[in-house]
Amino acid sequence: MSIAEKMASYEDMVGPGITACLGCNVELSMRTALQILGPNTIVAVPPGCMGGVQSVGWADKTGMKIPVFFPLLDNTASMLTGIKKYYERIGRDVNAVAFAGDGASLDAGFQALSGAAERGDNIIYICYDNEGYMNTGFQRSSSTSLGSWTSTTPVGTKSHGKTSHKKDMPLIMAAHGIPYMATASPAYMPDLIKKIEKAKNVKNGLAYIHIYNSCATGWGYESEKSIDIVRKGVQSRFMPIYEFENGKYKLNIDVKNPISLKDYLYSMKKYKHVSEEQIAQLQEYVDEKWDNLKKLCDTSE
Ligand SMILES: Cc1ncc(C[n+]2csc(CCOP(=O)(O)OP(=O)(O)O)c2C)c(N)n1
Ligand code: SF4
Repeated sequence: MSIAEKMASYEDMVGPGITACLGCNVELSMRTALQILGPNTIVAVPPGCMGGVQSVGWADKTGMKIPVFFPLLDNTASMLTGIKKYYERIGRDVNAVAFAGDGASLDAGFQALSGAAERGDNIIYICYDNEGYMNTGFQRSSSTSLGSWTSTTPVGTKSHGKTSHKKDMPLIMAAHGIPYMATASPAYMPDLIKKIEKAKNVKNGLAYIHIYNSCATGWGYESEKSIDIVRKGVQSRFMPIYEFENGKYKLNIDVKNPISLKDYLYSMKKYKHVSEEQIAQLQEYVDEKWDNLKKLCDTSE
């Protein structure tokens, strides 16, 4: 069965009238993940673009065909844990799932997420990483990468974008020793789908999926290039696709001959200004992360 046929056989859990920007691949990732997770799912969508596009509802209309709730920016995981525990108590096995941005996961909601991971709460936490607080005006987050333009890391004579590197959230989550952690990309849908299926089957703790998503509006590129951009991200080794399962690391997309990082960076406005020096710093960061990941995967074999 082709991926298209497989997906067509699952019901879309997101209601009509969602107002994401044209070509938003975060919305695509959310729809796909919820299609795989199915009707026996309760979803938490904190403030951010996906809440903002009304997946959480509008006026008296719900935005999804499954129960959805709207936690605060900083308590998604703990609120979801409470909901999961309630269902466990009444004897119902439901998928308790968060679909949250990098701001809600790496920054404001990190404490709640780390706590749920450490306690072994049986929830699925999906972070969509569009490298910033996009819904409130494209501010930087700890997931924004070095050199990026954002509205709080401007570009001009005195400032040249963000001055620090991106926080390595997938590795941080794996370091919690959770049963399942994976990175994914909408440019590699069969891989993303397989990972959501795996997360659905985890019953002994927290499953964390980190989806690298781009943002046409905030990153500055034509909306039809959304998938090309994230594919370039993977193919330049900027967005490594791997998983951590039962204590072992596995590289799922081995990029043997990476495309030029400069090509990836210059394909959007947020990096158009970066200097050769910043590109070299980014290249060093990417190479170091990749080598480290390869070592983790090799020693896991
Ligand atoms: C404690 C708190 N601070 C600030 C806000 C305002 N706020 C709403 S959405 C948002 C951005 C969330 O960013 P992210 O989680 O990365 O999602 P994205 O907007 O990129 O989809 C912010 C700062 C808030 N809701 N709560
Ligand atoms: S601002 Fe970016 S992440 Fe938000 S809906 Fe638009 S394209 Fe999607």
